Amino acid sequence: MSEGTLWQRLRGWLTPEQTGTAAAMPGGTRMADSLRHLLDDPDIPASIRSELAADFGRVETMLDRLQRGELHVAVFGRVSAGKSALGNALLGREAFTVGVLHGTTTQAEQATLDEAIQDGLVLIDTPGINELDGDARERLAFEVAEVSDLVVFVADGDLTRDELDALKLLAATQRPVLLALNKSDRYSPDERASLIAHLRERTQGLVRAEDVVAVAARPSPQRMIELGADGREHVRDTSAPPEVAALRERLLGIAQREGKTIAALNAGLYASRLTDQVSTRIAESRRQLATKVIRQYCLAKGVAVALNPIPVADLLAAAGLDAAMVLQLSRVYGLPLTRAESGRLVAVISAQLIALMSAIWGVHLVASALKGVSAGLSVVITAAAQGALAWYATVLIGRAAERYLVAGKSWGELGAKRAVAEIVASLDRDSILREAREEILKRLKR
Ligand SMILES: Nc1nc2c(ncn2[C@@H]2O[C@H](COP(=O)(O)OP(=O)(O)O)[C@@H](O)[C@H]2O)c(=O)[nH]1
Ligand SMILES: [Mg+2]
Repeated sequence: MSEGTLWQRLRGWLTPEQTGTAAAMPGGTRMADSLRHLLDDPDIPASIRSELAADFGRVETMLDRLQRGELHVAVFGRVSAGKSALGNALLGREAFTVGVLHGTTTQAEQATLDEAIQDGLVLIDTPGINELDGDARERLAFEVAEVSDLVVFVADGDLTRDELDALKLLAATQRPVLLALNKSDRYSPDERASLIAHLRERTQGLVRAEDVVAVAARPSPQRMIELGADGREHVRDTSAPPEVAALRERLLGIAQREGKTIAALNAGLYASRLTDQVSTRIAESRRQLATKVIRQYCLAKGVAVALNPIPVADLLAAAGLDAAMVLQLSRVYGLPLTRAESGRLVAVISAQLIALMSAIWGVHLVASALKGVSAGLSVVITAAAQGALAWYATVLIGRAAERYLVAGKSWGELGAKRAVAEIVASLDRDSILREAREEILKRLKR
């Protein structure tokens, strides 16, 4: 069978369109759908989209790849192991320059990955690894793994420590890794067999035994001595064809066994990491925005109370501003409440706070609001202390409402009482009061 048809068959297995039904290509189709969904999700704010633009771009590329059904295979290994030659042999054409030491580059940043495509097989040629230091090697390995569905590790003899380390890194990325013992034309059949056995043993747990194969990407020309018609001996160099059939068979084997899902799996792993990242960013930015909103209301309420002092117990009852804050928070969290709902939520939280306040705080709270305030209390300072209490109450209400919203408008199994108590316990009351007092005083003095 020619190379073309082999890879076309492979492509057939990998392309959902060609198999026609979702059942024949369950992993790929479902994955393509979910990638599409992630890319088109209207709930992802534009700011986060642009922040993660590069990652979204990658998902887009992966989706394209899934739909085109390409298999991306990277060759990785030491300089001069024959990676470029092997890439060419697999592609069936001279796509990469052989004998060129890409690997003299010592900076991974400068190292480029070459790509060539033939009938749905995308080969990725990489610079050699032995000129790179450990960190750069690691970066390169991850970079390579990221863009490939499977990796062919090319060696031309027993593995060095560095090679084995690199192989471990690649295997850890969950891509199938094959080990090709190249230049096998340099070994006798016995040597070859024992070297393969030795390599299988050394890479146990990293590479499947049957995926360790001998190849000759570009066998040395064979020197033939011929007897010419003139009766003299002539030396003739005959180039031997590459021997990569065993490797190609393993690639196809893997593609057949799991190939339909390799690309989907890799895309899926990436997409799920991106999804996690997106939701973390969304949560972070919401939290930041919520903190800003709460602070604005704290300041407004703190200053209002300081200017117009009211009894401590009434602070919590002055709920108009708090309800407006909760309304705004509900929008930040994408779960808009009605005015009535946010009023009710503030009432529930306040009731819990009042219960807590009379049970454990009492006079103590007033004492700590006044802490640091020396004798000869000025009117301004007592007013600021009252304002600080209002501020503190607003922080508690804001944080409690936030928790309720983050949980999808729910207090959870343990209920409002427990949730509010936990919020109270988690916040450093004295530092909030101190900050509040300072901020309010700053404004009162103006
Ligand atoms: N004897 C022999 N030499 C090979 C074979 N494959 C590659 N080479 C030689 O190894 C050298 C390095 O090959 P290249 O593909 O450039 O290695 P790379 O640095 O890993 O990309 C070249 O001189 C090739 O001709 C092989 O199967 N047998
Ligand atoms: Mg090369």
